[in-house]
Amino acid sequence: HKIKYSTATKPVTTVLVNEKEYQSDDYTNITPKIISYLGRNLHLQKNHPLSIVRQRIVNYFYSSFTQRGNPAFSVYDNLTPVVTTKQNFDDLLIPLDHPSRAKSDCYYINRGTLLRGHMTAHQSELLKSGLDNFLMIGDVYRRDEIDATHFPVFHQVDAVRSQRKDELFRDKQDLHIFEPNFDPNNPQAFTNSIDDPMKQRCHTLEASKLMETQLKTHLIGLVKSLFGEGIKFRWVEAYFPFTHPSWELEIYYEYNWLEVLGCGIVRNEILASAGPNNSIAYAFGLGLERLAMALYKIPDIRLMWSTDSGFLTQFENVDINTKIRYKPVSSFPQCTNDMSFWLPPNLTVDTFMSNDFYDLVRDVGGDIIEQVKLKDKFVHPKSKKHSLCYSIVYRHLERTLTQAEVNQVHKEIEKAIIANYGVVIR
Ligand code: FA5
Ligand code: MG
Repeated sequence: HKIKYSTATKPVTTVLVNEKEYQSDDYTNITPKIISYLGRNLHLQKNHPLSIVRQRIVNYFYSSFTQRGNPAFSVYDNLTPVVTTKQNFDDLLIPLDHPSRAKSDCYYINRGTLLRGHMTAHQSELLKSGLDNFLMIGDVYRRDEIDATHFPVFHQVDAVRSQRKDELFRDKQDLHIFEPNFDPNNPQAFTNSIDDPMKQRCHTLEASKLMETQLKTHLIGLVKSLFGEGIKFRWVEAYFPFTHPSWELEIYYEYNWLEVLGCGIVRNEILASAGPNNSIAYAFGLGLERLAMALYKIPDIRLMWSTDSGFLTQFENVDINTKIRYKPVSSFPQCTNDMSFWLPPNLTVDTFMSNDFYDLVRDVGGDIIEQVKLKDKFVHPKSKKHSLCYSIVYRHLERTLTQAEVNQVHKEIEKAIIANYGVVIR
């Protein structure tokens, strides 16, 4: 196999991740830079903002749901991020041609193995192990654009709550609001009608609606416990292959609607093959960075990875429910350099993969890369040669970069794209 890392000078045939060796293949696109984030576990790091938000969420679920005095939810926050395509996609009914499987969107170790793109990757196996109420918390990896709110690694809290039929209908006598034929003495959770926008084929409308009400009540409760009673929110219809119906929850924050989570009623195909019998479940997945950035007014997602005491000490030894407002240590200047290049004849402005380019820039430039923007696409009218221009914004979070230093890194990036794509710098 001839495999190229974006910045590697020699092809590699095996990839070492978490001390385990994997055979590489034509799907391998994980980079050394990305591998270096594994094991950082920011969500478990003491006094880290992501860890504080994690604890507040766990506390909410622990205290809201108890069984005989014990928390009803179990928490899994140390599952390995290396998963199979079966876990990340197949088990969740994600079709083979779904865009989320694309090489341009995921970090593949090889064709069958990748860094999880969402915490939902563990849902099926935990259901199979017999759990009915659980939280899965950890780092997830996605190839994406580069700016103040996107980083290739972020953290999610995912959950499943299932209810047996008898639990679901306990104390519920007024369900005819959903179903005119509802018989309170013989409530049914399952039926065989049609899949409609309101519910899955196998669920009765009353069961689905009861679960939806629980889901929405619990999640609004969570958001209120984090942001206060006054927080403005709205539900937006959504689609996920593994839930139906599905929604996204947005909160109104600093004059913007911010999507904080996706959720829905778990597809019965998943529950029936993996989970408890005769049950219905809801699931959700939320982003810890989004919540922490909003709660503490953290302006740049890269700060989460800071090891600087100016950042971390602001979250030290505080009661997790204290209102903290991040004070910028100081803001160091940005430095923007453009990079224009002619593409080789085998590439066009439309086939050149931006995400490959972003990874390469990040690999060479590291965390001083604040943003990469496509500035211009150009096809020469006579020679028909294709050219692209990107602006690369550099900023160090803890000191001022010199122009000479930036030029040096910029040159290194140019060298790497010449070596990898055979482009000609303009
Ligand atoms: C998912 O990842 C689904 N697995 C969520 C889910 C779970 C739905 C269970 C239904 C049932 P999505 O890609 O929308 O969905 O991401 C979920 C949340 O992660 C988002 O609402 C957001 O809060 C956060 N998130 C997504 N992409 C990013 C990103 N690039 N940076 C930071 N946070 C992100
Ligand atoms: Mg989403």
